This record gives sequence, C-alpha cells and structure tokens, in this order.
Amino acid sequence: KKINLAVVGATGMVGRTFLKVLEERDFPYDQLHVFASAKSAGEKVTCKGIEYTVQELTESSFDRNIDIALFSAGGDISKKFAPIAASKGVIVVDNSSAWRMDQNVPLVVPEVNPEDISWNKGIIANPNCSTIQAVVALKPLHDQYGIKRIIYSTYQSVSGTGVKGVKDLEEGLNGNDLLLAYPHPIAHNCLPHIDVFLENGYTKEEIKMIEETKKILGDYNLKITATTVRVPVFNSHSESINIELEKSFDVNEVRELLKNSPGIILQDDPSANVYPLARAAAGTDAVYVGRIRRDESIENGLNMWVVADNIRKGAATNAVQIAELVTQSL
Ligand code: 2RA
Repeated sequence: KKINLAVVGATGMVGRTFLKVLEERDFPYDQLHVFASAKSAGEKVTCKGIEYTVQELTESSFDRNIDIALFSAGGDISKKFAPIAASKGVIVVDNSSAWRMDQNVPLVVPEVNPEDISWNKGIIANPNCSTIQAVVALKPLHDQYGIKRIIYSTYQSVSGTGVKGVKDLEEGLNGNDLLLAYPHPIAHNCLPHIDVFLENGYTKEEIKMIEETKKILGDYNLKITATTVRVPVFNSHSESINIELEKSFDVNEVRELLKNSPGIILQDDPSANVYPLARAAAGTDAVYVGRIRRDESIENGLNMWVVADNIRKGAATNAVQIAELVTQSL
C-alpha cells in the first residue's frame, strides 16, 4: 500500500537522517511532506532524488490525508502537534521524549517489542538513543536467562546534542571552548551530565534509560541504575553494561545467542583487538556487541560493551523501521 508520509523537523540532524534512511530503504511512500519551524521554512531538502521545499508546521499541516508522520523537532513541538496529527488519523512516530512514558503510547524497538505497535492510539514513541542500543542487546538475554539487575555506564557522542554539540567539540579541539551545548569544555574532557539534574542526583538521561528499559522489556521488576557521560567523540554511543542474570550461563553460549539475535553484530575477539568501536559503527544501523565476559564478583554476572550510531539506529533508522511495521498493518 502506498502511503502519504510527513517528516516534521526535516532540517535537523535526525530529520535529515530520516530522509537519508527513507531513501536507502526505499520506503514505500506515495507523497512526502516535509515540515519544520518558520525559521527553516523555504529551505530545500531531497529524498529519492526529488527536491522538496520545507513548509512551516501549522495546526492545519495534517489536513491532507497523511498516513504516517515522523517527528523529530523537540519535545514542545511533539507535545503540541502529535495529538493534532493523531486526531486527524495520522499515526505519529515521535523521536522526542514527550510521549515515551505515556501509558497510551507504545515505546518500540522493532527487534525487541514490535507487537506493542498494535495498541497504539495514534502516537508511537521512539526510545532514547542510549536505550535503543541497550535493549537490542539485552532482549535475548532477558528471554533466555531472565535479567535481575542492570548497571549502565555510557560514553555518549556529541552528535546526541545535535549541531551545537558537534561544534563545541570541533572548536574545542582547536582550542576554542564555545560552551554552546555544555557547561564545561567537552574537548579532552568527560562530562557526567547529559540533560538536566533531578532532585535525586540523577540526570534525566539516566532516568530515561532506567524507565524506558523497563517499559520496552515489559518488566517493572528490573533493578537498574545508570551513569551517562558525554565524551569527546563525534558520533556513536558506547556503553558498558553489567548484568545480573536469574539463570546460570556459559559465556560461549551467550556469545552464540547474541550473534544470532536480530539487529546485533558480534565483535568479540580481544586476542585480535576485535571489539565494537564508535568510529566503525558510525553511519551503520547495527548494534555491535563485544567484550562479553563473566562478572566473577557476583553469581550469574555478565559484562558486555555495546556500540551503535546514535543518530541512525539510535533515532532515525529505528523510527523508520517502526514506520515500516505500521505500513504493513495499514
Ligand atoms: C543525547 N540521548 O545523547 C540524548 C539525546 N539524543 O544527548
């Protein structure tokens, strides 16, 4: 079925990657409508060799028989316009955090919980980038062994903060600390501060990882803690994940399980210096897993290193994969 597709936030880093991924995957749209703020209206973007003029997003933007809308224009835009679009029969795939924890909104990673798309009420939420890559690696372990506890330590690239983050690092490496995106210089530094701090001393990014993991895996008994850190890397998020499993396991069995799980590429041969690397992951859609080893300090403990491109699998590609599943159900 050919469908009419809208992209909201078409000129942002994720928005432009939506268009790139739609073209790469030859997404079956009949019509494509591209929207952004008044500031960006009039700009040109291209998809499948056709140039589109960006239109200003307004309350009447969805009065044109649109089937699916991909949003990545910030939480405020999603908060206001996603319900408007849904009220007109559009199915919204929202990359912002605005609707992720709403009980009427499925939070979906196609390799993990595709079935949750079925109960959408017009809005489907794309999880946070650092959560997406983690749950792709955790899902097979949860199904096979049961997970009791997760400790996340992340090493997140500056592209997670968009153009300003990238500029802070580019200029910072030249000795100019602009502080556009961060309160401290990111060049030659690590900032344990992603998003804002909450009363309990955690950052919103850490709470997102904790709560989104429970919702996507459908298990609110999971014990999870997280420390999310910005590192001077341009693209791809890297994560150390420590897991306490319910059942005993054999490490080689775990490697085989992950190697054969959807969305995962195993890179685990330390003797040959083979392990997931941010630079190698950039520009691709897989979740790379390596450094798999037993955590001897607890019973049934496991460590692994998980890397993925946070703009692609962490945002644009995951959202387009959701839209592909929606298209199949239309
Ligand atoms: C970040 N995960 O990396 C957040 C939002 N993209 O900044």
